[in-house]
Amino acid sequence: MDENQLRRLWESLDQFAIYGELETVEPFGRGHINSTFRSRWNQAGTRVRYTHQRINERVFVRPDQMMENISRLTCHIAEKLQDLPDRSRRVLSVVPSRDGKPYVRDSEGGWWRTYLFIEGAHTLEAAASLEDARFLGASVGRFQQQLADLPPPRLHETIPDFHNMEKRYSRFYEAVSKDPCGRAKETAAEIAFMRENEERGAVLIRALRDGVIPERICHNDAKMNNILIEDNSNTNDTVGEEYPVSCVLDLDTVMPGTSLFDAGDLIRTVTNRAEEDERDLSRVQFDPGLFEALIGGYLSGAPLLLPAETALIAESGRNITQIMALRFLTDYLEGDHYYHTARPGHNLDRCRNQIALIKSMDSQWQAILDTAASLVERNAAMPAPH
Ligand code: ADP
Ligand code: GN1
Ligand code: MG
Repeated sequence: MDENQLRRLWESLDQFAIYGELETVEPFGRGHINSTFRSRWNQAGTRVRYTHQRINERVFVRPDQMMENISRLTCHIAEKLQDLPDRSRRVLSVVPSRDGKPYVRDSEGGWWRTYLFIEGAHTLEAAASLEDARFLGASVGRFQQQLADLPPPRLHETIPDFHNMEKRYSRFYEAVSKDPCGRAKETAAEIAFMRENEERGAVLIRALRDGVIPERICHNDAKMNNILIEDNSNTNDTVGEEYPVSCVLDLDTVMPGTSLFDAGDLIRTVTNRAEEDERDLSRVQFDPGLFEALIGGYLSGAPLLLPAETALIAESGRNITQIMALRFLTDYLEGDHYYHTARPGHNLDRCRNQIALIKSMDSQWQAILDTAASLVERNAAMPAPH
């Protein structure tokens, strides 16, 4: 698979507006959807690297619209950062094709895009400290704030109904009843958990649809490892002009949604020190200290949220964890066609992990609500940098 993709990338690279001599290309990254590669070029003696991604067309059926979104939003953020000399480290830079498009097509019709590689930065798979958690929250909050005034037109919905729990449930029930791989029996406990939580899971999507919470541009995949952090940054200082450098990656699903989709994905990934596919479920624990730091950071960077939104912050973490558990289970039942998997049962492991996280949240639910409420109160009392 990778060999074939690599060959197609090699053959297409000269279509990108990149100057210099190509030295190396290698597979890179560990996302669940696209395939990522990194190349190194010699530009008159200076080594420069780029990332290249093959867009997964089964998931993103209109890559042209997706890249139009990404070009618009990265330019918008870059304009806001124009006085900062290191702005190309704080927002992704799309490298166009030689004919000015934000993508190229390979010999078999595949879609590829290129970004400048941001050197000297890393992503986290598990939050190590309270400072990390606060910093990650502030980075995503700021990202929402930077996009709050993106001029019209409305961004394309790159995946319609992406976080629509009701539609996700319809597909899940179809998978359960068709059971094409005969996996429903062994997942009876997980299926039962999903059934029990169906009603509560619809809370966010109903609030959005009914206009109880506003539509906002959000990332929609704001998990921890989509935030690049400068290696030597001091994550203690999260506000003000000189905030440490971070860059929000994986912009494919940036589109209209609710701020709570991102708050929820942050809570899902940052408050739990175990990775998403950890099989030792005793390690999957909601950490209230990380939650407090994360949401404190998020609120300090985010646009001013309405009371109806802040009232649902705690719920958003449970909700996005639930939708991931549901999606992993559905993919397992359907035969593992959507997410990249590295071992048999990988999607089921991920589903069980997410359910364990929900149970851990539930065991501390009142404390989570109290913490969220006091953070919201504290943030409202602060002279905001909004
Ligand atoms: P996926 O859709 O596969 O998750 P991402 O866009 O998140 O792809 O990229 C995968 C990984 O590659 C990231 O977690 C990050 O470590 C690295 N990465 C991606 N783009 C860049 C970049 N422009 N500069 C540096 N590292 C990058
Ligand atoms: C996928 O591409 P990646 O790995 O960042 C998925 C997200 C899930 C995530 C779970 C387009 O994100 O929705 O939250 O896996 N992206 C898409 O880790 O489905
Ligand atoms: Mg990613």
